[in-house]
Amino acid sequence: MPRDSTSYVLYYSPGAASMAVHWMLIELGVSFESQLIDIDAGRQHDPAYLRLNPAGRVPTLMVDGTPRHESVALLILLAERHPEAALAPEPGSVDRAAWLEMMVYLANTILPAMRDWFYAGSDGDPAGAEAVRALACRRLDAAWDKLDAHLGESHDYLIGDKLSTADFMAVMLMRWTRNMPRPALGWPNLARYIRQLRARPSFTELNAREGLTEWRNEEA
Ligand SMILES: N[C@@H](CCC(=O)N[C@@H](CS)C(=O)NCC(=O)O)C(=O)O
Repeated sequence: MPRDSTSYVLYYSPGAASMAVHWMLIELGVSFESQLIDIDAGRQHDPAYLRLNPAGRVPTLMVDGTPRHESVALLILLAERHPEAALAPEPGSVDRAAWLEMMVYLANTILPAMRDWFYAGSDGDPAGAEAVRALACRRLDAAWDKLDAHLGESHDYLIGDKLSTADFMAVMLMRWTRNMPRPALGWPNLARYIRQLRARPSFTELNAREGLTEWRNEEA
């Protein structure tokens, strides 16, 4: 039986790391509340929000009244709580190891490089920000090379030729490259993959709910 999904409240900022979780909640078709935390306006530092997320970051997902954090962990948790949606390979299945490997790669290789690219000047010494950003770019280019080769010309999804949590995370991260020196759309297999994932009605709904107009198939 599906769980009582009204126990979810997503704290999000448009286009931020909350986007993958928001997308998955929509794709799952569960009901949930959403609360805007505008990070451009600094709302992540409001005392009320810091009580839910002391790091002052989005996303936070309230699950049965408890604040939970970390986008990749939240995707895994949602897959576990909604097995009927089959958005993660079952434990012991052929694709499980590849899925775990991909989720960890997205979380501990691509996401930190993205953080360095966007926050080098505020997380670290602004005087060294340019070098940090250059390294982040090199790391991200290598990651896109890897994922482009992984998809090849014939795979539409990252794992097991079916939609999984890895795709919500990967497409969100690829979206963040749109104004970078080498946007992910410049890799041929990534471009095909992105266009195919962006065509999902849930992605259109996600953009509408977050008020986002950039980086949609209609404008490509
Ligand atoms: N590892 C965290 C990263 C969260 C994160 O860095 N979120 C950014 C937005 S993409 C944020 O909240 N930035 C606001 C700030 O750092 O002040 C996750 O995956 O949830």
